[in-house]
Amino acid sequence: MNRHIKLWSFADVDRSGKVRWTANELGYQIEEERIRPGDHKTDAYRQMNPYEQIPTAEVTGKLLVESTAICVMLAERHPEAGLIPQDRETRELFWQSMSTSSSTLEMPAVLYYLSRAGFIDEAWQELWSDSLQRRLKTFAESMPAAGYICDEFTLADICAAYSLRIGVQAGLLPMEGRLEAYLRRCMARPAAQASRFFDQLEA
Ligand SMILES: N[C@@H](CCC(=O)N[C@@H](CS)C(=O)NCC(=O)O)C(=O)O
Repeated sequence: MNRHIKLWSFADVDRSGKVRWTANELGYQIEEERIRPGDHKTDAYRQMNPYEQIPTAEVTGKLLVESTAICVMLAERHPEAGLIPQDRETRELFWQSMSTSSSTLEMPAVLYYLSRAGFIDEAWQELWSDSLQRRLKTFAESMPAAGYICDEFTLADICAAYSLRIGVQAGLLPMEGRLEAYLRRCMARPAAQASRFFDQLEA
């Protein structure tokens, strides 16, 4: 199968990073289309992504939206890569982790981070700081002492690493101990490096 993906993104660090890393794990050739913030609200972009959000992807002529869903769709096309575990017990842990990182943590973490950096209203920080910090800490403490969330590396690690990285960058999580060791295992992966997923964390 021809492994080619076209990816519309603002930058390395936005949610396109999850798709870029997944595509690199699967050996895809990535054609990147960078757009300027604001251009995601044009008619031309809205025709591809009616939600006016980054990322959008095109794979085998099909337009895909929603970063986590795009990652799942890619992983499902290549079950032999094991990015989605097969056995039921491991899948339960996998989907719980995917849901925690992509639903419970990701949006508030991004809003908190953008608010702290002065891009959006500072009220977001106050609204989220207590519950978000506690939930991020709980999630970070559940990271494995060795290996990955489902023992073997899966998509759950890519989605977890996205919310955890933002938590560290936003000053909500200290980069130390078990969390640091886990993130460094993720950072050592060639596909993560090719995706520049952690570059800002190292800067
Ligand atoms: N749930 C969506 C969220 C996408 C999202 O919020 N993307 C941001 C960039 S990371 C964006 O497009 N922001 C501009 C806007 O919402 O106007 C996904 O995962 O794809």
